[in-house]
Amino acid sequence: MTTTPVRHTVDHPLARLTADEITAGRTIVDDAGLLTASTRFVYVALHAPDKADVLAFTPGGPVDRKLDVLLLDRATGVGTELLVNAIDRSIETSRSIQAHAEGQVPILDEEFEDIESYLLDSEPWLAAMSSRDIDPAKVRAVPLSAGVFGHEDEVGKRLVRVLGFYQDDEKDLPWAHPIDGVVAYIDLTERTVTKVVDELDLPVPAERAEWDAAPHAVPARTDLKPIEITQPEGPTFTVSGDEISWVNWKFRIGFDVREGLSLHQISFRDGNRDRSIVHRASIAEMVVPYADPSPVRYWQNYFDQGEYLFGRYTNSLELGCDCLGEIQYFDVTIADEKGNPKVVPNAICLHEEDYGVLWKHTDMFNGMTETRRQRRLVVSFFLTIGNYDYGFYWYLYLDGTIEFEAKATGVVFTSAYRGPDGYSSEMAPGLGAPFHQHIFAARLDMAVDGHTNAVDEVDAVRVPMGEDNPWGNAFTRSITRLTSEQDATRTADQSKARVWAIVNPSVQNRLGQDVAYALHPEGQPVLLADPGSSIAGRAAFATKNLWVTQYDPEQRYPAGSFVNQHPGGGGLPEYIAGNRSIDNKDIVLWHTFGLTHFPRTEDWPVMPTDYAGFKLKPSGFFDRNPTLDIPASTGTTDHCAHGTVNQHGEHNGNGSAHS
Ligand SMILES: [Cu+2]
Repeated sequence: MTTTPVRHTVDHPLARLTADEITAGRTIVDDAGLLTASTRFVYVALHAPDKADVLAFTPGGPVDRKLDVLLLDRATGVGTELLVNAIDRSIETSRSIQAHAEGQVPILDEEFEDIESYLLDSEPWLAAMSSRDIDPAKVRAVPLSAGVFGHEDEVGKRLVRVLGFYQDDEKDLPWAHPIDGVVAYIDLTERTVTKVVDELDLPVPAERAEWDAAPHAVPARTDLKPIEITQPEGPTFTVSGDEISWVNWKFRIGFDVREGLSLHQISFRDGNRDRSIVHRASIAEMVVPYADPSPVRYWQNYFDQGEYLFGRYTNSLELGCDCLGEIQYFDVTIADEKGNPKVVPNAICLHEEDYGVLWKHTDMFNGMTETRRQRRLVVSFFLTIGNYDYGFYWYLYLDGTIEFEAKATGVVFTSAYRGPDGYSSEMAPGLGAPFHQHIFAARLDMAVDGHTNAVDEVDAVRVPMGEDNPWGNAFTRSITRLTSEQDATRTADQSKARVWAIVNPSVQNRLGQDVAYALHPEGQPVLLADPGSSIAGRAAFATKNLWVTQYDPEQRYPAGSFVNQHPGGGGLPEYIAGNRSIDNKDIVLWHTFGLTHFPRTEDWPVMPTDYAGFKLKPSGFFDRNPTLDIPASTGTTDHCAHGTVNQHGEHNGNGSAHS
């Protein structure tokens, strides 16, 4: 079942942009004389309101509305950055982006669409296809961000690099047939192929990859019985505009094409207080670096946010497929490349899930026996970018845990298979899937019981045998305050059960301990590329699991504002250059996590979902287990009853006590 869509209005400084506001933004830009026939809107988003204004806002109060806008003049390749005031209908700031130093604005869909025609106009490309006996009309172009590798002839040019995939007929999946050994470089402004690197003659794998056709297809099994999730009294959450309340939780959702979904002002009701935990949480960058060093593929690294604005590719979700149960969908409204509003229906999914046992005990002495069930609120969206599909899932649990989980599925990127000494797995005869990583960076503007916080690194440590530890059994934990930005570039260490506790030194629990939430990393590898590589400079954020900065509203993106063809060093390395104090300040945590993917045969022809994420768990934040008020589940049998057991384990419980 699904409830009616929520109509969202501008009732809060953080309310998501409406279609009317996007239209107004376009009109303001047009009236200012900034639109020509070749101007395209790369990015239109709500300009983050001042934090002080957000915190001071009271319902019904005035809201300031500004739009961040990026334009690209396709005729010249010049990008323009604008701040548009939607209330007084003015352009507050406007400047041209210096692409050679700052990087290029992200790549448009429109720029991708014309690529195949450029290939068909390129003699060297046609020659490369001819030498392989490939009909060039059957080659699908996969244009990919170019990166920066110090090639003199590329400085200041707006480029992509293109790999070709053969598609025999409309149903054929081109990913099965990489035309490896050759790559075309494209100048998007000149609209031409500038270079073809044709280095290796590698056979094009022949076996097809549609999962519903030979040789992969199998009959659908008929023995799976339905699982139906019903909530006869409806969901527990309530939605008002972009604000969501569920049990003790309250937060707002935001969405833009760069970061996708964001969560704002996350708080947990404790007694009669709404206690703040996170001011703003988002996934602020991701990068997919590939390990293939060959002359035609060494450059493959995609920043799906900063280079591609992946939120444009958000899926419309289908009930019963993507989310199960009592669902609240939210449409999202984005701007198309002409600056007009475009609605993605059912883009964000909100629902509750049962999550097994929350806590349980059967006492051997007093006979108490209890089981209480955990549940979580899920807010999520999915997008498709090229061969991959990514899900972004935020979970809030009854016990105060916040979890983020990225889901990666779809089709792995392919190459020719070059043998066991290469940098790929063999997926099908002659077909390789290069090793790669999917690395994400969360930006967590923390607000643990207020806006001045500090970070402690907490490690498990072994205590040497000695006078105070004569039997050698002792172990303890070491707690190290990370006091400045450059002290706080840290790597996870699962061998030490390392966590980072975000502490409020001004607020104590009933035992006098500073209240805290702890970031629990998964501890998977950081960027595996050599520290001297181009990607290590451009994705410096990915070389550490933790960065902490003093809050600055201009510091939003781990790899910098303009990532496409940025030469490197942007984002976090710049943000921490001043080495500000982070001890008892308004701080932002940046957490890098992800997957290191050595593709398996089981990932072909379509990959079962893989996962990466992190948790934020209360650690001394509550005075005791905050879920003692969760009632025993309503059950129709004694299974879910609570009460006591006698010493023979027989149930004496009071079945009427559950409600
Ligand atoms: Cu992968």
